[in-house]
Amino acid sequence: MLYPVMNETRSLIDLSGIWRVQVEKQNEAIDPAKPLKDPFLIAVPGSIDDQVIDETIRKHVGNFWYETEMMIPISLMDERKVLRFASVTHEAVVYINGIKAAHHIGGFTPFEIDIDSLVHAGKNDLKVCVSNILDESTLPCGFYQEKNGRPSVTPRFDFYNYCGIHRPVKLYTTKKTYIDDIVIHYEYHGGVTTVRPEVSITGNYDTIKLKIWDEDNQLIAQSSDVEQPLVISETRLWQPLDAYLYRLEVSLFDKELLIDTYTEEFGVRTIQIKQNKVYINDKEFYFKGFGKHEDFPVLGKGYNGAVANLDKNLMKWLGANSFRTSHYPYSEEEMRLADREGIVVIDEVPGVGLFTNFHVDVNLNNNKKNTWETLRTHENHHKVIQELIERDKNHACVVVWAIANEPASHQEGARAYFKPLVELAKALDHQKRPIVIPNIVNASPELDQAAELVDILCLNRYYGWYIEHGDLDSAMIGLRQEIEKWHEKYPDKPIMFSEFGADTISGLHSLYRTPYSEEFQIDFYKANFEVLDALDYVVGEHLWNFADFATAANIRRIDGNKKGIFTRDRRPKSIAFEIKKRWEAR
Ligand code: GCB
Repeated sequence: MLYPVMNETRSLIDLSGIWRVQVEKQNEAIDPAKPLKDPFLIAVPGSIDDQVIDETIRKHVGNFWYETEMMIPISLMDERKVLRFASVTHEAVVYINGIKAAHHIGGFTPFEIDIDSLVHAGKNDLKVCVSNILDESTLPCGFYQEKNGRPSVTPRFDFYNYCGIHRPVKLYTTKKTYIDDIVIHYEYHGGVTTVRPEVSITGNYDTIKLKIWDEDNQLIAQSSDVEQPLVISETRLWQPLDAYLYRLEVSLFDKELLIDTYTEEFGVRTIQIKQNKVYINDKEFYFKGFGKHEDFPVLGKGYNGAVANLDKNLMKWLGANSFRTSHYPYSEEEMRLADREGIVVIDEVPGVGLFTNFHVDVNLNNNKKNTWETLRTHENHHKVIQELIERDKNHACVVVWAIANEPASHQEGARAYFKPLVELAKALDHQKRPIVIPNIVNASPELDQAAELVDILCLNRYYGWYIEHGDLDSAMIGLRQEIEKWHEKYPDKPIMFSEFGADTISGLHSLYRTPYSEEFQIDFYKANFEVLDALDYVVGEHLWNFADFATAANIRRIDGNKKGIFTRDRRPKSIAFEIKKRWEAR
């Protein structure tokens, strides 16, 4: 799916701003054909949760109805008009002038609607019914129940279940003939890149022109035949932290008249895994970075360009070269920033909560049933993989796909569940990028059924925190023993620490370096680094987490998860300066 742009042939209208929202109460269905009766105001994009003061709104589980006027200029009436939602969390039903126009399940990927038959020039009523319900069929996966006569969702994951229209809503136009999608296939050998764009077009046209431009705006290859490859003879590669982006311009003509044009940026790079090492452009690559969240005060999970830009600058300041979009796809704008800056991304679907008898909230730990016999997520899992690859396939920054986080891969049925998903991702991705499933400690080398399917063994390990809490000496013995077992079992697979960290209260100091203090966080990482530095098959370290983040309240989460290297408002904890020293030297 193409990112919406304005250019010579396409118009773009941003519908961000203040929308009206109303909670749908039980037994009081809202009529999409009538104006909302009792709305409050919410900024789009943004989560609803932290924009309101009213606890009943924050605690509401079910539908929120959004409403706004969509103004259509007369000048656009002859164009094809498309309404595009970059993300609505978690489920959206869209109504235009009272008529149902779309239904989308999944809170982190875009969807779009051809709206020509539904709109007129001038004011049009746009309503979106947004649901925050999660259950055992959705991703992320939640535990749904009726509690005290009301619906209730307990997330099976460790981040706040923010809801709303989280990313921009845009209306764009094309002519009736238009470029629907572009897949940039390329092969790189000894400095020469052969580009074979696969262009999907709807409608009729006479000629097509394909051009490749470099960063100095020099035209370096062109063709009028989609079958004929374009050649970049002296390729400048996209390198980690030294990005170089070419632009592929595709234009359709009716005789001499330009009917549609679209320019897609792309970088040329190779990825390989050979004998437990990862290579980008034939150079060994070591992942230095973070598991992150889209999370910020007031915004919740709402997209904000300044926050995304600051995060990227903070990562660069520390010397990081990569991050994982834990635990869902991030905004398209963040992916574009990562392309531009050469930041390597492990791109993750919202495949989280796939372990029914484990949770950070002990109240949820009593379900003893086998996860794979309980969950009904398979269909949605297919869909999230498909939608993520459709959206992000051309990004140079995407080097690995993560198709789940910490599933119950030690329980019977895990292999049967994941094998077809791994095959699906490989089949859909034209670059055949490596696939990972970050592993939970319960899925030990003896029990795990998924490791065999993945290309890099990503381990989320909290030795010294959840295991041997505070006793770093014993913890590190256990960690080393476990890693060595993994290596013994899978000697050819690279191993990466995809999560490790300790909750740390910013400003809490301790002479005794006790857990939760800034000193303990430093000791914790030093101890872990010592173990992983001694193992040459370890290909990376992603600290958990880049910043403190909001979670549901429970006895282990006082005002959220505090494992950040930065506070939630992005102030450095003492560990930040240690990490900077380490990563700048590596
Ligand atoms: C994990 C999860 C992550 C949690 C983290 C923690 O293993 O993947 O979502 O936030 O542990 O802090 O407990």
